[in-house]
Amino acid sequence: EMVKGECISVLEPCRGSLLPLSGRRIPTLSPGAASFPHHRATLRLSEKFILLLILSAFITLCFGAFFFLPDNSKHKLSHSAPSPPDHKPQRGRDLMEEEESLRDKIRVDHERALQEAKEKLRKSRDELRAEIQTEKSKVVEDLKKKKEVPKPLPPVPMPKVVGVNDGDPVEPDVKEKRDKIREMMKHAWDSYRQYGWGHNELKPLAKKGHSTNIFGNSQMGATIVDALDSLYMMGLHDEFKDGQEWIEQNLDFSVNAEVSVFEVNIRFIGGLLAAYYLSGQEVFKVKAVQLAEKLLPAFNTPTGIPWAMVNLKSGVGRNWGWASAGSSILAEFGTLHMEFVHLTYLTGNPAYYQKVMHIRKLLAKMDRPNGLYPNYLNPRTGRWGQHHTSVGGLGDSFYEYLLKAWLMSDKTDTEARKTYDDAIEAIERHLIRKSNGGLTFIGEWKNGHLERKMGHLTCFAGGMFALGADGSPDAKAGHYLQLGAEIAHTCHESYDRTVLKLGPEAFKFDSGLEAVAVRQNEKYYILRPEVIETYWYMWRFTHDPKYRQWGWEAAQAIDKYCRVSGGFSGVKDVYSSNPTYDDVQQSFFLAETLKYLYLLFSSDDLMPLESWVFNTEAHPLPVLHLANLTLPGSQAQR
Ligand code: DMJ
Repeated sequence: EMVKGECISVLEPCRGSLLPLSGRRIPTLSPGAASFPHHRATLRLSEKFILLLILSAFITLCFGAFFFLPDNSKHKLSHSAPSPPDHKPQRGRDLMEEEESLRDKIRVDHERALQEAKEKLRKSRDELRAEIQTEKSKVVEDLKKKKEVPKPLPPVPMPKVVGVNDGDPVEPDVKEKRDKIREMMKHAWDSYRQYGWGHNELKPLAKKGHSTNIFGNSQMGATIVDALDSLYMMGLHDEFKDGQEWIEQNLDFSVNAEVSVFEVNIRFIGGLLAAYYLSGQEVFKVKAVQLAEKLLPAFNTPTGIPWAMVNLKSGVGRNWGWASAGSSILAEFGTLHMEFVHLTYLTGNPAYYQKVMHIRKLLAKMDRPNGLYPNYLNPRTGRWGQHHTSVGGLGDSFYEYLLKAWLMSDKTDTEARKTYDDAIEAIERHLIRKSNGGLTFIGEWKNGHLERKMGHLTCFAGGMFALGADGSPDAKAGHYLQLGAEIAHTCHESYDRTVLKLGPEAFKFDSGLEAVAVRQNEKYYILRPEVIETYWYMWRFTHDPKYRQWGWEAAQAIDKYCRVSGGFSGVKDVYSSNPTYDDVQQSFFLAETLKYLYLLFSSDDLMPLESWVFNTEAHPLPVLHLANLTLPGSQAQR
């Protein structure tokens, strides 16, 4: 009788057999089998006979299997031996051989993996941890090596680079002022070097790094890149070298950061390209191109109007939450032209040029309310958002880049010039007015209504009108130069009517108030450049000494009220004699404000305007003589 759970079979492995790691089962004696001899005595003869029969059948089976089943090793040998002509065709045999060797390889790999796994299991936690760490660092190293190999760029002729080392003023008092500006630059740079190095910006009071959402959560050394060309022009070569070294070793764009396409373009790409043209150092060009490639996914929208922001790692783009109906911003997607044309020139890649020309073509086809360009355009539908028009924030540099596209093309891009002229005409008709006190101002157009308010940002337009005077239609050069002078005067008034002699963020021309801020949250000054920028252009075109005088007043006020031991800070209220600081040293203070001041106290042979065009962040790019060269992709566009 069988006891439940007992094992009597010698053919079938019993429960409880050992299962080795290889997966094959080795039959063992079960407790039942161990008790077999005890039962034997009680078996009858017939039963013994049956048992014997079974045993002999089993032995026969084993014998048969041994001799008649195909021998794998022989099989293998037969493949390597020459085959008779009537055998399978050679190709079939090759395939079988391949299959066989693949199987062998898989088996060897499996065995190796098994062996490694066994060894790993024997290791202690710490040993494993150390091993993981070593492997990780190896991967990082390999990645770095891969990144370091710069993509070869086609050799292109270097455009004429003139006037980068000149500018010494002859007058001693002017020279003294210029030296003072250089000293301010050094203080701003040294403070950032000491307390904020590698961060985007500096908190000069807290004496640590600072960043805002325009740079995502990155640490991309925005101040270094933005300041490079100013350092170069000012002859601060050790500082320039220091910045270059940081860029070579640390500037990396494979970061998971959602950045503003516009800001990265004007500060980083503009800054790197200018540093390249001034110094001739290839690294700047290579970095500019690497970064530009990361911006391209922002253009993957239904209309080709780019998103405001893009994640540098994933390439996913989106718009600012505050922008009207999911719109992109005119001053953002309209301020890419200069840098992108240079990128196509330097790389031979038509994509950059085509992207910006596509934007231009799309805008040209659209209806414009009263001939004005609204600040908002939806990149999904291609329709305008709210009908707000501004020459200040949200609109400003779109107009600037139309004019500068024409100048940068050696005045061959007449389409850009015409678009600029038409836009400026509509602006003059609808937005520019004279106050009761005789101040010319540029207001903001909101749904068919003129708001009599002007932003500090709008003050750049004085310089733009002066720069565009030459070449304007109907011989109106004098008119536009005059308009530039009037805007410069109004903006100077906005400075002069404060306690600190620094301009507020926005000022009104309403109910008896002229060129002064009314709301508390418009009284701040954050080291912005626009007013000084206009003084410089006006100085270059008129040489009226009042512009140097006004520039010097501003420089002194900045040094007096914004300078702290850890750098320069913005102030929260320019009407208060006891202002509080905002504790930010903006990167554009080094890129623009101090550069325009330095240029103002230099002679005109430093960066002559016939050869250089400054981008909206004051980064100079050389004029490209497009009459003598064809940009890749430009033919297809025409
Ligand atoms: C700069 O980043 C650029 O000039 C931009 O066009 C708008 N304004 C800031 C400085 O105020």
